[in-house]
Amino acid sequence: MSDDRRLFFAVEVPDAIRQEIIDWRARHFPDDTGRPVAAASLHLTLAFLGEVSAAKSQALCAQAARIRQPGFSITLDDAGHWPRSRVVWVGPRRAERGLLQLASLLRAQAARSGCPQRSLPFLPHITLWRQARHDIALPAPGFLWRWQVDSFTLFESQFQSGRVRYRALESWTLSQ
Ligand code: 2AM
Repeated sequence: MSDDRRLFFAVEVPDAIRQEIIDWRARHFPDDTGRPVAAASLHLTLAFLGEVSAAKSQALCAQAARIRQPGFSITLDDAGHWPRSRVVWVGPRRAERGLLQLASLLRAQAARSGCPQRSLPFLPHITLWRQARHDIALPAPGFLWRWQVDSFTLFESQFQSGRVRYRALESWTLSQ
């Protein structure tokens, strides 16, 4: 049996902001918009690794542990709808350099370790709806949520009882 696991690096969203996002979603979108992402699953992906063997994930963790960079803040002040991937998201209008730097480092490490990365530019976002209807009316953002990021986390994506769950495996602190 394969020991491969579906993994990704992400930034966790603080509980209070998670709740505000969920409240905003409930106020502005009807229930039939699509498949809502559970509050506990909200995250901002830095690098998607795909199906990874235990040996490769150990190597990726060792590289992640060597990253030295200060923390940064994330400001969520934008919302969007990507009809092709059928995703509705919130995200930063302008990402801080630290966020872009961390994602680009993790994506480069992943690519060097044999996890192919999409050639698309990194567009930081937090998915709120999947399989979204094509005709949704996107509300004006009208929010500004900001927090200081001082760590990043490796998650496993598991499919259990018909649902996708994300399990935090290991976190690393950002510091010089
Ligand atoms: P999404 O929210 O835009 O769909 C776990 O699946 C996380 O990894 C999700 O945040 C998802 O982004 C992202 N993800 C899934 N498949 C991906 C891929 N092939 N390339 C980049 N990110 C991916």
